[in-house]
Amino acid sequence: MSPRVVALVGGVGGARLAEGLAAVLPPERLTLVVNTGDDFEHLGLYVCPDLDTVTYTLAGRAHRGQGWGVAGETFRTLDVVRELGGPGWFQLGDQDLGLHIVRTDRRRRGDRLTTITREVAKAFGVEHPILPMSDAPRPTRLRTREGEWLDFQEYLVRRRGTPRLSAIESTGTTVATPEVHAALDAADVVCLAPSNPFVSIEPILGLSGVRARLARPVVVGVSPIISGRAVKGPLAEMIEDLASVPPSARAVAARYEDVLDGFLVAPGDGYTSAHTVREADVLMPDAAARAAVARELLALAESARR
Ligand code: FO1
Repeated sequence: MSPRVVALVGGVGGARLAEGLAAVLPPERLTLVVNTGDDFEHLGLYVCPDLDTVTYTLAGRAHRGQGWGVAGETFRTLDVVRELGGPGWFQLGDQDLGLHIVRTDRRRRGDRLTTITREVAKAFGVEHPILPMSDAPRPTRLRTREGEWLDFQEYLVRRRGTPRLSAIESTGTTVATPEVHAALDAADVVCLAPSNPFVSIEPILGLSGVRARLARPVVVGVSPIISGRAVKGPLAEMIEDLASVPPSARAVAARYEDVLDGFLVAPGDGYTSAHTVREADVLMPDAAARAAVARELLALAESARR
């Protein structure tokens, strides 16, 4: 019998691991808990990039090369927004907009993000449960070295992740949903995706009751750093700026040291530690590689079981 697994996910690395785990575990054995720290309002619409990336990926609709958005997307609405002098820096595609419109409307009517996410996934044919970490917003903000506070998408997309940073904080709710608590209470294994620890995983771990619930299950993670470089995004610079250490798999594991039982790292990235470290190809460019990493991670959880 396979274990009951909860994966904490965010960003492109999170969606890749989610796809791998969903390929090797049935829906009743896997729950995906997704970061909502990237969510924001844009053009009056409520956009949830990490939830949508996971949903599109499991639905087979994701733009694979890009890592976010929908395959075969068009941007005719965005063209008009730009023509009218509106904010065109965040690329909302025509199909993607349909989801944001429905979600925004339903939230205004009082529906929970958990309910909306479940029904969107069902409509798109996704069977594995996808849970937002929170129903209420928990936006991440970052302070530049010049002392300016930026909203997350402003930093990552508009400023292309280039400002060097001096601080990060999560604002808004601290409440995880009852569904997240219940999934963690039932879990045998909790997987930390190869996501950015600062902006994807730690916002989840920081919600009330989450870290405490990781004391019982086996907790294993995958490194988002390979040979000192981030697989995607400005993570290497964030480790330097916010943790004041050189970027490495070990530097990421150090963020989770209080909960971690095992960490999967790229060949040559191994290190000596109290938790079990295993080397494997963790890049996950395609479906076969994603399933292979999921299998490695579950085997690591089995061997790291206390
Ligand atoms: N990332 C970009 O770099 N540029 C974009 O224009 C952009 C648009 C976008 C639209 C919808 C969506 O769900 C995600 C989008 N992303 C875009 C990705 C996203 O902002 C980040 O990758 C995640 O927040 C990181 O976890």
